[in-house]
Amino acid sequence: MDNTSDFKDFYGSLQLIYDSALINIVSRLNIIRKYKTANGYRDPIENIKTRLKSPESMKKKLISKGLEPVSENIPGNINDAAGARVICTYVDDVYEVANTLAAQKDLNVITIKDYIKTPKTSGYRSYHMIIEVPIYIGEECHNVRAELQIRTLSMDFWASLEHKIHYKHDIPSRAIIESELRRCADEVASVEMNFITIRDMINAAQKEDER
Ligand code: 0O2
Repeated sequence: MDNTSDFKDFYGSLQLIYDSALINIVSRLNIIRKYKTANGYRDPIENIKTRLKSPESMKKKLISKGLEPVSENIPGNINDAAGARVICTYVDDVYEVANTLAAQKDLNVITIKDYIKTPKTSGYRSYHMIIEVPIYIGEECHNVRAELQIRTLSMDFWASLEHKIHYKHDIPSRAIIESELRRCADEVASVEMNFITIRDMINAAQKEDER
């Protein structure tokens, strides 16, 4: 397990830069939420979690890319040292949040992987963005990259469950578990579309009542 001093020892001055990038990104997301609720709309975000990739996991990633496992090799080679997971209520909220962020002029979208439109073979669904934000530390401006994973509550629940089998080796029932997870992923996707239909029906009924 990594502790605070392991992070400091490994990341050095990069820790402040990545932590600041995450503060910046969370602030942008919170402004989106405030703007929505201030205008009488529903908050599309349930919660936001951030993390700096653990030194252990970062070292493995650097080695897998043929790089020496030192923090100097992170900028320019690894985009997910800083990561934020944004949990939305409905699938269409995921796209609304992603598009609102992408429209911000001082935020650069580097890549998008839409695993909602095209799920992974495991059944994994989520919307991934690598973004770059300008961060001033003292007088110096750093363009810092971070990974955003935007997904619904149900997608997040599925991913947490599926993540548990990544670290388990020699499970005799692996094939059955994987196939059950794929089936659940399909069912969740279908139920989530029904949620949107029901939500829209409720909204329409409410509007009718208010007339
Ligand atoms: P951790 O510990 O969660 O950070 P890249 O990062 O670009 O080198 P890749 O696989 O091309 O690698 O990136 P991608 O597809 O955007 O996925 C990155 C992250 O998405 C993973 O981070 C996981 O958090 C999550 N993810 C991707 N596929 C799956 C999946 O099948 N199941 C689950 N539960 N999560 C997934 P890390 O770095 O692997 O791990």
